[in-house]
Amino acid sequence: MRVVARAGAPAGAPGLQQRAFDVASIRRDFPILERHVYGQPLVYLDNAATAQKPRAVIDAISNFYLVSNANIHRGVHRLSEEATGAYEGARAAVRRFLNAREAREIVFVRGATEAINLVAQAYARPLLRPDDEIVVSILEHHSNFVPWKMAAEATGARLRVVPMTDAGELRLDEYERLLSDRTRLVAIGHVSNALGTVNPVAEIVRLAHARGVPVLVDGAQAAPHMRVDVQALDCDFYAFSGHKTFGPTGIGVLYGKAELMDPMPPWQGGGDMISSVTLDEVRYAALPAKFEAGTPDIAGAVGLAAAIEYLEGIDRDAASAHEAALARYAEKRLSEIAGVTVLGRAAQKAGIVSFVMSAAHPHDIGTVLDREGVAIRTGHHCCQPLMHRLGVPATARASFAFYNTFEEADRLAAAVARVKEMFG
Ligand code: C6P
Repeated sequence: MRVVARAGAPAGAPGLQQRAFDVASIRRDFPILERHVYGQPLVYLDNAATAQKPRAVIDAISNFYLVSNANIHRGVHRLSEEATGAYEGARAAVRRFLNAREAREIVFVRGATEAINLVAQAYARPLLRPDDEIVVSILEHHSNFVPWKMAAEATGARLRVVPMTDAGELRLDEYERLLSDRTRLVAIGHVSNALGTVNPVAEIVRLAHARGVPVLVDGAQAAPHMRVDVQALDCDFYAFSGHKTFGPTGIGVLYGKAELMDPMPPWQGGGDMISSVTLDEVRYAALPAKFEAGTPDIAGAVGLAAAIEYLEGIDRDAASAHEAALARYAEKRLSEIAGVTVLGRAAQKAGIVSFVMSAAHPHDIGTVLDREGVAIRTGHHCCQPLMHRLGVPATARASFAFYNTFEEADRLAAAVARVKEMFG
């Protein structure tokens, strides 16, 4: 097994011991990886779309429904207290996971998309005036582009777009040039879902803060795969999704500095987000309840907490190194196949490999690979401006998680070689 194995340092969660990073034993925690597809052992390389769930997550969700299911913050009965404890415990786990200063800086939302929309609606819209500017980058997922476009169109503000090099690295010189007295916010992805580029977000934040501009980081592809410390990054907002972080769908997180979120108005009204309501006046609850109107995804939060505890139990640096090593190995194997071009050659890359073939359209590649038991994503990956910049309509994308193996990367390469045979 070509894997970096080393004893883990003590985990962040109190009382949790990390185990040495061992892919074979980690795979046993993910029941779905034993599946066969079209008679072949499943090779799941679509982790950037959604990651598989360890048994601990599945058990935590079913246990919640089996034993403690109740609504939160409302009942005085025992089950409601247990459910409230589990939900607020999940918030504490996320605070630890991101190293946020306070639990009230953690807002539960549906996913990264909703987190970014919350900031666009409740922070940006009230602030933006005609000719103000929001800086985004050409690498952004539509979730970190469209909400800003909508906010700009509603207010007369403009988007400014940081370009990239042909290797897929952001042009920091251009970024600095784009920052101006008109800039109200910078919104940048931590890791590109389409190319895998790891952006220098700490530097991006530093440059923005030098001009007094706050920064939102879209961490949808980073939080699952690297250690994130929002205080060290000093970002103002950080968004991620539970389902890409080995947790369930329907739950995600917005981290925001309390000093920015305290003055923000709520963006949705309803139960649990008020302190008092009369016919004449509504007073809002304090953070984080102000941004969590209605019954939240309680079981989702419980599942996310279980995913975080699972991640705290493995050596995350070894896991990140393993994912990156798998992706670089896959790139090398794919590049050896005539007619395959790997897109995105940034020096800092996560476990994502995007490629095109002269012989076949990405959708054909995906279909052939599926029949070989290899699950990848094909298409524009919700990054159409980036596809235009690359001059392609779509790519084939293999995205790795720490439970993937070098043998699976070999199966990917063999399946792509088969595409080459079939399509000439
Ligand atoms: N990218 C992909 O296959 P949601 O859908 O809210 O969980 O995450 C949105 C999102 C935001 N930012 C980035 C960088 C992302 O990669 C994603 C989701 C998936 O690449 C599905 S389109």
